[in-house]
Amino acid sequence: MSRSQELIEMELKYGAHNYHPLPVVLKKGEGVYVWDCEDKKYFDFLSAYSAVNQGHCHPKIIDALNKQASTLTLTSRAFHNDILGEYEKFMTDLFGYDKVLPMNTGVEGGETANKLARKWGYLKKGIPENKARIIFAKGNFWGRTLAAISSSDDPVSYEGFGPYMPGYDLIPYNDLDALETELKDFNVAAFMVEPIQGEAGVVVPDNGYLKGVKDLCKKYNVLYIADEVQTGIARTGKMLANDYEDSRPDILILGKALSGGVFPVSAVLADDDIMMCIKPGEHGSTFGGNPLACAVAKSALEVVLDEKLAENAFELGNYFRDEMNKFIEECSVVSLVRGKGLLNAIVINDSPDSSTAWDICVKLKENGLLAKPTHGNIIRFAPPLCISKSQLDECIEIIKKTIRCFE
Ligand code: IF1
Repeated sequence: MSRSQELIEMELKYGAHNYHPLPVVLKKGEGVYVWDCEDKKYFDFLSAYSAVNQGHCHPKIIDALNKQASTLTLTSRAFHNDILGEYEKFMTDLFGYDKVLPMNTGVEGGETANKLARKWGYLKKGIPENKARIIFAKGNFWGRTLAAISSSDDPVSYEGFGPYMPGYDLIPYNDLDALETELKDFNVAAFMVEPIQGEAGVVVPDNGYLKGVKDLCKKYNVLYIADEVQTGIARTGKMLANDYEDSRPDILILGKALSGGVFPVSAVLADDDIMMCIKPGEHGSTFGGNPLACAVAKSALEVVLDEKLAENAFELGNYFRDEMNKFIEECSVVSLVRGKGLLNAIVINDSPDSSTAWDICVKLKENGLLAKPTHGNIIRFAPPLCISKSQLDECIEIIKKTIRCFE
């Protein structure tokens, strides 16, 4: 039995079965590459769901981690420390908000944004107590907590976990008329939406949708919460997906690549009229804003800026879609490619419950590229943003060669 098989069986025996991973066991990562236990090398085309935008084990981020880890890792927020203030200034200067509330996981960022919106709704908008509503888009995914799944329309996410959070309602994604209908209700505190829906299958809304969301929220005094946990940090070809339009969110949620995949770090940014609605003792977490997380996140963002990863994602993303569109013209297996920057997906020309997408990913693995289907017949392609054109050309050839086997 191979070491990989041995470890897979260990996970099956001793670990919860809350995932169904591709049959590959990784032991090393560097840049766009990962290696399995048998030393086979792969291109990573998932980037841990856009958490490793800077590339695996980026030396500058690891250096920052090691330096801080041997100095001071956690003080709790019961005391100040010499890292947090500098990090908060760096973040608010970079993203252009008055304040940042540091948390750890993306879903904690979402929970924080929802609490902020409700609090603002009561204190500033004057919504009657316990009547605040938050609107979400069908197809959304923002995590696994009871609040997050309460806003989901995917039975796999919510079935068997009720009762659900009250005050949450859903409208179709990319539909401004449906949004306006809901916002006419005075009790709506916020609309929370991904600029591109990642888990739904990299669903890109019409140009102008985000601007429309912003304008409607302003018109009806509702907060626009942008979940940029997956689309943020240069993934879509700009630092934020919202940078493509004049659609500055009232509350911005970041996570994943905020730390380069080295440490769980998330952040919620807002201006004072919103952020100051939460008073001391009303929100926080043991590890939120810890010195180690702040040092890692600051270095991870400096890498994005210094290495112009957004520009690279913009340029190579256009190139990738152009090349895939040319390929699709001659290939019946794939019906379309969509995305922005280096957040892309192909839709397989088969029923959503077919195993074709999975089978293609298994074959891609054999050919040296790791990707995973999202819903049913959609395969997400999201390499680290440090990928070079020659590496991308190699990957495009692997993808074409593999898909041709399913013609
Ligand atoms: C898993 C999916 C992606 C996210 C957006 C918030 C969060 C996520 C837009 C929460 C997290 C992760 C969760 C992870 C796999 C991955 C995922 F397949 F689950 F749906 F990316 F699409 N907002 N997405 O995408 O952030 O709390 O996880 O740090 O649950 O397996 P988190």
